[in-house]
Amino acid sequence: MSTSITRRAFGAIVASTAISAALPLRFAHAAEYTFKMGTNVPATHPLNVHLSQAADKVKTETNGRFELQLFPNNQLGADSDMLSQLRSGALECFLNSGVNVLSTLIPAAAISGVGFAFKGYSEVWSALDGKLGANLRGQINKGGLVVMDKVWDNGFRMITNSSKPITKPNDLEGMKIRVPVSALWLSLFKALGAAPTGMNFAEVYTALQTKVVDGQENPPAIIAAAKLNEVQTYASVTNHMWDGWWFLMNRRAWGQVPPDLQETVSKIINESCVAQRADVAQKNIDLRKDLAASGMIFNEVDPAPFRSKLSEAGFYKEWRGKFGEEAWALLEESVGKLA
Ligand code: X2X
Repeated sequence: MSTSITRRAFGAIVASTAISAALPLRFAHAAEYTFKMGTNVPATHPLNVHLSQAADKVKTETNGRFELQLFPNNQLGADSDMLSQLRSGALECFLNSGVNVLSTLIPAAAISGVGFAFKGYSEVWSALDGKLGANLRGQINKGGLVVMDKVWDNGFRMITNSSKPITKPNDLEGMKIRVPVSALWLSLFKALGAAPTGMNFAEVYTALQTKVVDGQENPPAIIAAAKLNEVQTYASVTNHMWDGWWFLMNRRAWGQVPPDLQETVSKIINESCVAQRADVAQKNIDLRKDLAASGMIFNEVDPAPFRSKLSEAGFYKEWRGKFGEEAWALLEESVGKLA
């Protein structure tokens, strides 16, 4: 008898503990604002690692009122899909390069992708944390989207393929190369003599594997995270373009968030971005060694003949006309005269 009472009493204690433990947890998890974030690179890429840390911080510092949920690696669809979802409000946050599909909506955002414009990170951050960045964010706002102040680092891009090292512009002649879905990117590689195809990143691994294209161009952190070294042999360090992701938001969704919460969330996101930049710059150096160890053959490239080829093809003149004198002057303030 005493055993059965004890057992019943024990059961009651377990039940009440379970209820009291479960209730506050359940309510703590019911955020007032839940924003999904979509990205186009694998979860291991520093972009996602730092976004995920930002999400944890946001949850803690807003006492669970605001929740950021990360969907990396095109889980919600390719870039083109995520941009549509962002505009309709089905997706609240989307990380995209101004030179990538965002430029199909806001052509002015692509100016950071002008070929061989930035010679190093100091020029990149002086431009994009400075007047050029402010100008671009203004254009993105005019296009109907909210954008956070700091741009997340992707890095300086290099060309990979499986047939030969690229050392001079002629090596690109007729090469089928994947570029993002972007007029500037297509124009850049056409001017260099290649045969570029615009394609979302979601399709790149398969396109390389099945030889729909011969090559692609991205920094080491992406090549490693997406395992492109499994389907590419040569990596030619052209540094033809610096690239980064803007943290974009749906205007209606963000507008419903009270200003004090907006401030906390923005501050955490922008601080995480600064940490992400340091991490990416270091990884883009360190991962070269890992990729080389896995069999990729790297070669350094003198950018001068590539820049000359672009000048001769009228690339700079054409894009200066498209972006306009004001934006072009802001770019040149940080990088010097472009041919
Ligand atoms: O699509 C690409 O190549 C990527 C992942 O680098 C960009 O977002 C521009």
